[in-house]
Amino acid sequence: MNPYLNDFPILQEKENGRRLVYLDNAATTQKPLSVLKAVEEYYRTENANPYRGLYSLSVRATQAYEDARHTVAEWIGAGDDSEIIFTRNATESLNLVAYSYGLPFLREGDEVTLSVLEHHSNLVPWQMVAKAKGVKLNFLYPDASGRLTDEEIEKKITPNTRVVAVTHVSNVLGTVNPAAKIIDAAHRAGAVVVLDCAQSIPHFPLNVGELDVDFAAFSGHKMLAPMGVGVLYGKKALLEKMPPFLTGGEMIEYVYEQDATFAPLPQKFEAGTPNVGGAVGLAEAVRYLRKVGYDTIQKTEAELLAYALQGLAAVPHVTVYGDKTGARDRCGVISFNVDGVHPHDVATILNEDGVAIRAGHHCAQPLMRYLGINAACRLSLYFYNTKEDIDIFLESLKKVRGWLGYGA
Ligand code: C6P
Repeated sequence: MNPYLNDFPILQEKENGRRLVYLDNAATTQKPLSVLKAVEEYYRTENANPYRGLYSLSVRATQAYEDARHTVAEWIGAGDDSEIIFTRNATESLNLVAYSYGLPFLREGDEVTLSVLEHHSNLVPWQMVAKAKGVKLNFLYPDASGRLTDEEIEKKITPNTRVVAVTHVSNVLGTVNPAAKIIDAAHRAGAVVVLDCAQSIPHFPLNVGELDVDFAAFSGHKMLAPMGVGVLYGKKALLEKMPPFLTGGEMIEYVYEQDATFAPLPQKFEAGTPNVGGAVGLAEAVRYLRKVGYDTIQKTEAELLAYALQGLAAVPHVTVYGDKTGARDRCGVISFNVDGVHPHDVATILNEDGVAIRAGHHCAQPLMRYLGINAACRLSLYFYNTKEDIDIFLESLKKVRGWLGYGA
């Protein structure tokens, strides 16, 4: 019995009369009771618009929001709370960097190095910057096991590279990119690094200070927190020289008819009423993850990943993409296809058995093209999954081709 299962009310629910087998954790994770309670408690006892009110309730809401910021700052090793910008999600965090760093500071002829593994959220904003500023986009391509080699990194980060924006973990292949090597190569070239941590921070620790990364982005909802709150970490010296991204209330100092001055960090980047309840939930999620511990998370996921890869290898007509060994630099994400069956049909048939997986291009169309496919099925694990979940998934998968009239 997985000791964490009972902490997640939704995992006690039934789907199509079956126990819910939730294997779409890379899309979003489920929420433990402690997070649900923290959000409810905030709305029951502390809800008010922060910063604006002089009454006690508003002061308490401000305190709750700033406490959450401090919890996140400490957790990822930021030097100062003001280096933590709350956003809606990783997508908004990545857009913030592209529009407030890329647009003002990049010049024609500069280069931005990305990888072909990028989620569209860390690609399309840079395409917009490239078009507006005449910047060239370079791409790192993985080898057959989904890994970025040292040679590729050295070749694609050039003296003209001003920004390197890469994902820490691929949301399709699960491979962990060598962040330290990429950061070292980028800094030698005089470039800043944007690390998309949306798929890494739920599974292993991030220490922005030790890594010396310039920007890091992630979403709360992929690490047990509610949807609608995300984080951008940025080095203070960089954030201070960047113009605001969104403008309006909360982010100003003085406003005149023709001009405005801006609030200090982090408010300069947090226009409008913030998601205090979301931030409170995120801080509680951090406390929950701390209690479980990344060692437990990684050990559980590594066992489940090996078990799932082994099981999939024994199912006829299944192709798994990227690494098939469950190596250490690998998270619990497996993309695969079933011969002759569209991924949407696979996911729909599995749903009949209460199994939730994702099917499609996973917001990574360039990677799909690089792999020579249009779409794939994807299962993604978290520490509350069990071997029984994988057994149910495999049994269901074995039925798929039969359902569609194929023989063995
Ligand atoms: N990937 C998936 O199923 P948002 O939507 O802003 O919370 O996260 C965007 C994002 C950014 N980077 C990576 C590496 C991601 O995987 C994601 C979200 C989900 O794979 C939804 S498409």
